[in-house]
Amino acid sequence: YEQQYLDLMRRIWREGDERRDRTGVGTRSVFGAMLRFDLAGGAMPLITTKRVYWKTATREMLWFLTGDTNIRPLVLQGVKIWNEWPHARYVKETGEEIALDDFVQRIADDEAFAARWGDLGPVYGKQWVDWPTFRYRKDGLYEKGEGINQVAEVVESLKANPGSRRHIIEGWNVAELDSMALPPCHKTYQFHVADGRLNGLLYQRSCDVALGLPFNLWSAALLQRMLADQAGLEPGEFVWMGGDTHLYLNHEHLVEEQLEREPQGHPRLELLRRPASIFDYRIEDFAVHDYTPHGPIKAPVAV
Ligand code: THF
Repeated sequence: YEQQYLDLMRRIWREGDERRDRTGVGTRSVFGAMLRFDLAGGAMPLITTKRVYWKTATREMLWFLTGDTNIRPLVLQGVKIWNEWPHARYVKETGEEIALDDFVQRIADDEAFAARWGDLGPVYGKQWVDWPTFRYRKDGLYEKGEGINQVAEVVESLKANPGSRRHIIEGWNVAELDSMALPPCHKTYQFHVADGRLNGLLYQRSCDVALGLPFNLWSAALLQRMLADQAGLEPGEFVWMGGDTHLYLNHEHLVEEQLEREPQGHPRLELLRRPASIFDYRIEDFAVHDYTPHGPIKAPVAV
């Protein structure tokens, strides 16, 4: 089951097209890839050939569901995965060569500073729970309408109309891409009900297979589990599809080390509580069993 991930990694490293990317680091890349995982019985696509910080990824997912786009709540929980982008923007816009750690400390200590510099723009959380709408008026101007909570609507549609082919959560708000620190990578989620089971599909336009994908697989399967829990369905299949699916050239040591390792066991996720809504889960509600991974492998993130 994890072998699919390792096979993808090996194939990209051996056969991928080498190209310069936006970050300047350089990648090897294939276009179009698919992985499938059965989540029956609580199984999760949690990679075991290196330690994956699933609590970090879970905190990120819970943060998306709050609709927040400022990194401060993550920083205050010790989650570092979004720090590089606001830091890079700060250095670029102010010219001040502040170290990443000092910048992050200021985000934690100074609420006003965080409000000014910690925001990523209208990224995932905003689009998921408050997609902006505008109504056309007779005088030709647009008037701001109510935001759309796509996540709440999917919970409702799963219950009211399970057979629908429109259970979709979309992050790609074309009009707002320019305002985002980074346009969404995991951009489209679709859900599907068959035989009382909830299937899910994630389409990811761009994928950092070494650092990002283990997080993205966990997070998408987690969202699927929470939706299933809320809609009274059993977890079904999870399908991942990638567009530009790549390995960064400076991840060579990780690729070589990880491909030497054997997958270890079958981790499962237990949801300990069913809160009143999808927006009320807390980190304590998740327990992972049978996770005995190999050690972590550190690698730099390309910004
Ligand atoms: N940009 C790039 N280049 N790669 C990505 O994976 C990525 N993301 C998000 C947005 N842009 C991206 C950010 N998500 C890590 C994990 C996820 C990230 C960013 C960074 C990371 O560094 N993980 C390390 C350490 C984890 C930790 O310290 O908690 C790891 O070993 O997994 C993908 O959506």
